[in-house]
This record gives sequence, structure tokens and C-alpha cells, in this order.
Amino acid sequence: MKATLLFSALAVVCGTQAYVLRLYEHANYKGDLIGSWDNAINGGTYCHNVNRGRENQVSSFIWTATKLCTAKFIDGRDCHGKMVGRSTGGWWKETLSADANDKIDSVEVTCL
Ligand SMILES: [Ca+2]
Repeated sequence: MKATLLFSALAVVCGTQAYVLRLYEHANYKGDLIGSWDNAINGGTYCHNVNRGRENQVSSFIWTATKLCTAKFIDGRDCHGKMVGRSTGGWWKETLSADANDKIDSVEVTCL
């Protein structure tokens, strides 16, 4: 029994992790889609920038992932700047708080 559980855990940790990230211009997933990614990675960290010229506009987002992936929402491009939000696993955010609204410029995704 123990060996079976350990094997299952290892299969999950070593398996491919998938995530979906959508960044919207307005609240309630409206306006232009100013960043969109569907990725599957075997662990590691990736930085996603909003589309060029669309900085300081994100007002809602969809983040769907397994609990092995974490997204950090950052107020500068190239994942440099202040983190204004963080989620491990899924997070649908139809409105953003004042300190995050119209500030997100990049999202750093790390999957185990
Ligand atoms: Ca906005």
C-alpha cells in the first residue's frame, strides 16, 4: 500500500503540468484579451508579459492550473517589479483590488 502511494505521488510530481492564463482589459472578463497562454511544462519557471502596449490595463483574469503550479502577478514587465497577487492552483478573479487593478504587466508561472 505504501509503495503504491509513493509511486502515485512520484508520477504526479514528474508528470507534465498544464495551465491556462487569460488576462482581460476590463472587469468580468470583458474588453480585449491582452494576454493568453495555454501551456504544458515539465516543471520550471516562465515569465509571460502582457501584449506590447497593453501595460497597466489588466482588470480581471482567469488562472487555471493544478495545485503544482503557482502564478505571481507582477506590476512590471519581464517579471520585474512588485508582486500584486499570487495563487497556487486555480483562481478566477472577476475584479481586482485597487492595488492590483490596471497594474499587472507580467505573470511568473512556476510549476513543480
Ligand atoms: Ca483595465
